[in-house]
Amino acid sequence: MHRAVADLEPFVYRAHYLTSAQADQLFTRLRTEVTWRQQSLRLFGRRVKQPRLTAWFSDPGITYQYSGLRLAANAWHAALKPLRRRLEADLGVAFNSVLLNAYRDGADAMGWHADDEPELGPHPVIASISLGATRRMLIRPAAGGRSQRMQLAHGSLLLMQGTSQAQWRHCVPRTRQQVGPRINLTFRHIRA
Ligand SMILES: O=C(O)CCC(=O)C(=O)O
Repeated sequence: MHRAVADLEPFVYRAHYLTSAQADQLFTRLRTEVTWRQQSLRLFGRRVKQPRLTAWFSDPGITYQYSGLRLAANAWHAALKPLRRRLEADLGVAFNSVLLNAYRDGADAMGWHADDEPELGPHPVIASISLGATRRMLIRPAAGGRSQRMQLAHGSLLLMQGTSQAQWRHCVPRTRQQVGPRINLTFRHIRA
């Protein structure tokens, strides 16, 4: 591993990346204009519905496979294009795709995992934007150890980089608290 990768802070949180007006507008547009799907996964030989809704946008020819799903290229929603360009300029990274997850309430969740598919490369930079209800993300070292929590608020950016996927796992657990809907966007660079 390059020393530079090891030296990068794996998870960098910025609370007010979007203004609340920008975040409100994007949240409303994505909720109402995106075609959301509840995908099924094959888990231990059974088909299980994901406990959340998803959508995917990418440049032509860019597909993504994870958890047995194959997401075909799908032209970018207009509301996402300025955010993509801003993230690329701020972070110096070219993103060619974005995965959207919608959590309808506290029963929707994302299990422990790493975004470590080969097409993301060994040390991907993933820009994660949160909109809507604040939800807790847990991170823990892949080798075992205590988990740490982060609250991902409306309009925030969580940058995952360096060893964040190779040496860490993350999840968004269910909560019994009354929480409203949330949308998360993870901008990614998929190797064609
Ligand atoms: O909803 C979130 O903040 C987490 C999303 C995530 O873990 C992923 O897309 O891989």
